[in-house]
Amino acid sequence: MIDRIEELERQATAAIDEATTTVALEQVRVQFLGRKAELPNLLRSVSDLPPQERGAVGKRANEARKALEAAIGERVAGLEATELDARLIADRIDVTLPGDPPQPVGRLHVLTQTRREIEDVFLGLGFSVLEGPEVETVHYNFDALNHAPTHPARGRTDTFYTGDGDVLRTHTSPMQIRAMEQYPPPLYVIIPGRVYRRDSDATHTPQFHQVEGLAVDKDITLADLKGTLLDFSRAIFGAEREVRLRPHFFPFTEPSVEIDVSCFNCKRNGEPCQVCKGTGWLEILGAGMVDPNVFAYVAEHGYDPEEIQGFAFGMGIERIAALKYGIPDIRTLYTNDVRVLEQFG
Ligand code: 2U9
Repeated sequence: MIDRIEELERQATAAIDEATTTVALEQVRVQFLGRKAELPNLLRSVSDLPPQERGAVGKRANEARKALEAAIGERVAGLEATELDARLIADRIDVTLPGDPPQPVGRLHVLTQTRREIEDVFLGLGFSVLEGPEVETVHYNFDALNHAPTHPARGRTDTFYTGDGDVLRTHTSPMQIRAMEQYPPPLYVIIPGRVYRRDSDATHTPQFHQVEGLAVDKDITLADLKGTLLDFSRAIFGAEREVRLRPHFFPFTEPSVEIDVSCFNCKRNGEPCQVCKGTGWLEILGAGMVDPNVFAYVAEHGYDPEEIQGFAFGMGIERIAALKYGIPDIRTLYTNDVRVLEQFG
């Protein structure tokens, strides 16, 4: 009987050593230690043996069962670790692979791209970028910018007033007054941001975006203004561009000019140019030398109009984007139709 137990133990030990998977090992366990297997049956029938044999056979069979259980347990742990390693290697996911199906990559809104392009040009010229509040006082939005009390822009038909008598700023110019109050000259700043006017058609929306610039220093002239805006025009519309200045009127600048850039589309294909309507010029912005009356409002902050001069300019980001990308109706920039948005960038 003992011999048989030892033979079973040998067989089982060999089978355990040979098993290479946890599944195979489970089969070995059932074969040698399962309910119908020989060794457990032998253990169960020990009581049928002659009393003098029971002790030795029972002890040996129990030892064999325990040894086999321990060997199987050990081998299972080893195989599980090996199988886990193999699975981890086989199932490794490369999270840098594109999604399935690959999703189109988004892009910045064309107005954001255009604003950043404009900012980059002026940062390169030594200007700083500032931002300011969209709800403004009448003082900063109109009075300090030399708008007469009767100026039409102050009317409720042109401008949005809040219940408190403040305004949704009609330009970013108020922030330039705030900048002069805060920083002494020399000052070179541009101020991008949202502005609001009662206006709505294909080339005007009640809310739009401006970038205004202000340069204040000793001995600033209109030539500095022209050189700066020529550089800007070439960076945005192409290295071949020229600019021309036409006289105009703005309350905050004297003299004031409108600036045209030479058309970047003309003579591309010999047909009459649709972009400039055959004039060869595109109006891109307004500008001028800061009116001494405006400096008078900030004279106590070091802006003595007898000592310093400045130029200022303002442009609509929508207009620059519409010209550059040929967008016929700027309202489409706000309706979030992806067919429009994905055309740019
Ligand atoms: C200060 C002094 C002067 C800002 C200027 C313009 C000319 C101008 C328009 C262009 C198209 C507004 O977006 S638009 O409708 N702007 O023509 N803006 S000079 O002049 C300033 C600003 C601040 C203290």
